[in-house]
Amino acid sequence: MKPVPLRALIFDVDGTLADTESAHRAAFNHAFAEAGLDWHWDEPLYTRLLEISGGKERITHYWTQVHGDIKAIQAGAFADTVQRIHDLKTAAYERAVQDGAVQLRPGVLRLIEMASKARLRLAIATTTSPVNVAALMRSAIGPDWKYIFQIVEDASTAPRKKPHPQVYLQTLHRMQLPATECLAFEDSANGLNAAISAGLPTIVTPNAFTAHHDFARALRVLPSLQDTTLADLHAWHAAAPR
Ligand code: XBP
Ligand code: MG
Repeated sequence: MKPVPLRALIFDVDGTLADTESAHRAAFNHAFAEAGLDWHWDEPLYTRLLEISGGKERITHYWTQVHGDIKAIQAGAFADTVQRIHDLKTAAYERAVQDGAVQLRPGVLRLIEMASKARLRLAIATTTSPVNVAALMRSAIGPDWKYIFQIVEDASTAPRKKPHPQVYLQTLHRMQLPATECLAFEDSANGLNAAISAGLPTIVTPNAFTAHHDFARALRVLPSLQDTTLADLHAWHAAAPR
C-alpha cells in the first residue's frame, strides 16, 4: 500500500502550544472582582471547570450549575452579563500575555521552525478567542506568526466547542487536506476527542490541569515536545492505524 504523506501539523493552543490555563484562571478571577462578583476559581475548581471548553460556556456552567444563585434574571440580561464578564477576562488575559506571563512549552518553537523549514503546513485549531491567540503568538513568535500558521480556526470561526469536531473539520476543509495526511497536537480529553472525531491522528502533551484525563485514543502521549524531531513525527504518522 502506498505510504500516506504527512503534509500538515494542526496545533491546539491552550495547554499545548503554551501552558496558559494558570493565566486564564487569574484573568477569570480578575474579571469577577472587576464585575463586583464574589466568585473565585481556585485550582481544584478550575481543573474541574476546564472540562467545559470555552470561557463563556465555562462561566455559564459555573453560574447555573455550581454557584447556582440565579435570581430571576432575564435570559437577555444573563447572556449580556456573561459576555461582559468574558470581555473583562479577555482584556485581563491579553494584558497578562503582553506582560510576558506565558511562554511556549519546551520544544514547541523549535518544532514549529523545523516543520516550517521542511515545508510542512501549520495550522491552529482552538476553542479560545482570537484575541488570545494573537496575543500569545505575537509575544512568543513575533508579528510574522501569521506567515507560519497559514490557517487559524478559533472560538470566533467555530462556535461549537471541543469535543465537537467543528474547529478541526473547518481547519481540514480550509487546508483542503484529508485528516490522514495531518497530525493534531492536543493537551486535553476534549481536544483529543474533537481531533479523533475529525479523523486526525493525535499527539497529546498533557499538563498539570489535564494529566488525569483519558488519552487512550492518542497516537502518542508525551511529557512535552522537547525531544520530538520531524523524523519522530513522520515515523509516528506512518505507523498510525488507518
Ligand atoms: C482551551 C479553552 C479556552 C480557554 C479560555 O482552549 O477551552 O476556553 O480555557 O479561553 P484550547 P477563552 O482549545 O486552545 O485548549 O476564555 O477565550 O475561551
Ligand atoms: Mg487545549
